[in-house]
Amino acid sequence: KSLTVVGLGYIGLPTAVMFANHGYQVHGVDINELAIEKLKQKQLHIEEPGLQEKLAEAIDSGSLTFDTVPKEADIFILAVPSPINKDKTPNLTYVESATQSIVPYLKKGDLVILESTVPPKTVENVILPVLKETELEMGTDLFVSHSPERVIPGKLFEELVNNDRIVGGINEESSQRTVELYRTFVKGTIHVTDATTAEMVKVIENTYRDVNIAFANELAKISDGMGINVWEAIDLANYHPRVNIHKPGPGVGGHCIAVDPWFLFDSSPELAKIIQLARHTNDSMPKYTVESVESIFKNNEITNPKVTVLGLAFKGNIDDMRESPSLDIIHHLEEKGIEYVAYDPHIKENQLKRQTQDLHEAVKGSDLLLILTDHDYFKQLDANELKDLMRCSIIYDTKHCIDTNSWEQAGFSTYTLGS
Ligand code: SAJ
Repeated sequence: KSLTVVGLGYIGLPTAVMFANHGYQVHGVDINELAIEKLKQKQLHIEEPGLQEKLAEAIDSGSLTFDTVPKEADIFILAVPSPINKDKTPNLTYVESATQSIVPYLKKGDLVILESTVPPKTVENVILPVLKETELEMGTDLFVSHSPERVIPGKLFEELVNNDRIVGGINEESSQRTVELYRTFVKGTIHVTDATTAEMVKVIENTYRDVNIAFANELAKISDGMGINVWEAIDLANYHPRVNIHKPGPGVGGHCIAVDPWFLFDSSPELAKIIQLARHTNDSMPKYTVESVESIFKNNEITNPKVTVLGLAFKGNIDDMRESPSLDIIHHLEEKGIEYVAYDPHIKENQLKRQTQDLHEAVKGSDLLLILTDHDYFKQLDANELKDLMRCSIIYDTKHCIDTNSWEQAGFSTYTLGS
C-alpha cells in the first residue's frame, strides 16, 4: 500500500520512516525545499536518536521518496505544525493548507489521518469542509480520522512503538481502517473514539502537564521565600501513591505543552481559568529566573556581572530551541543590560548574537553559570577546570541536575531554583 506523509518535522519524518520500513511505499512531503534536498541525500534536518540509520535503511530499500509536492496514495497522514498566533489564538493555517494540498490527489477509498494536535472540532470545522471539495462522500468514499501523535522527542521511536494510541474516526469504518494501519508497528493498545474526543484527549494530556508544572513552579517560588528545598519536598510527596507532582524549572518550552492549553482556552475563555493561570505562571518563570540571578549578584556584591547561559534547547538532550524559556531569559538579561554568553552542545550552529560553540569561551571571565537545560553533558562538567576560567565562581541550577557537593568542593557557591 502507498502512503503520503505531509510535514516532515519531528513527527512526520519518523512516522514516514517507520511505515517505509514496515512494508509501505512512502512519499514524504514538505514545503521546506532545503529539508527535502537534504533528506534526499540521507541528511537530517532534525536530531533524534536512531533516525539517521532508519532513514538510510528506508531510502536504500527504495520504499521512501521525498518531494515538495504530494502524490497519489491510498493513505495520507498530515503532520504539520499547529502553533498559536501572537495573541495566543490557534493558528490552523498549516493544517488547512496541508489538507488543501492533498485534495487533487485523493481518490475513492482513500484514508486521511490528521496527526497534528488541534483544538477540539478542527476535523469537523476545518478539515472536512476542505476535503468535501473532492466531491467524495465522507465516511464512505473517503475515510477520515484524527490520531494525535503523543511521542516525546528524544525517545521518539520507543514511544512510537510502545505508547498507546488514540484513534478517532469520523465514523466506525474510518476508525477501523486507521487502527489497522497503526497496527503495523504500534505495540501499545489502540483506543478507538470519535474525532472530536480524540482531539480533546490530546489537548488535555498536555494541559494536564502544563497545569501540574505550574503548580510545581508555584511551589518553587514559595519554597525560595521560605528556605525550603522544593525538590526534596516534591520527591517525598510523590512517595504518596496518589500524588505525582511534576518538576519546577525556568519555564515551559517546546511547541506542545506551552501551546495546547491555549487551544482549550480559546474554546471557552470564561471557563478555562486554571488553564489560563497555569500558562501565566509558567510564562513568568524566565523573568523570575533572571530576578533570582540579579539577587544572587546583589547578595554577593558583584557589579558588572557576566553570566554564562548553559542550555538553549527547551529540554535535556535535544537540539530543539523552539519556544525555549532560555530565549526569554536571554531577552530579560539583555533588557537589564546583564552581559552574557550562551552555550549549548546540542545546538550546532550559532543562532543567537552572543552564542558560542566553545564552552571555555562561554565561561571565560564569567561570574555565574546559569544552567537552564538538563543536558547530560552539563551533569559531567569539570568544576575545577571551569573555576579557573571564571572571575567569580557561582553556579545557579534551575533544573536541579548537578551534583552540588562536587561543585562546592571545587569552591563554587551553588544555588538551586526552589531551595
Ligand atoms: N517541564 C518542566 N517540568 C516537568 C516536565 C517538563 O518544567 O516536570 C518542561 C520541560 O523542561 C520543557 C517543557 O516542560 O521545557 C515540555 O517538555 P516535556 O518533556 O514535558 O514535553 P514535550 O513538549 O517534549 O512533549 C509533550 C509530551 N506530552 C506529554 O507528556 C503529556 C509528548 O508526549 C507529546 O507528544 C508532545 O508534548 C506533543 O507533541 O504534544
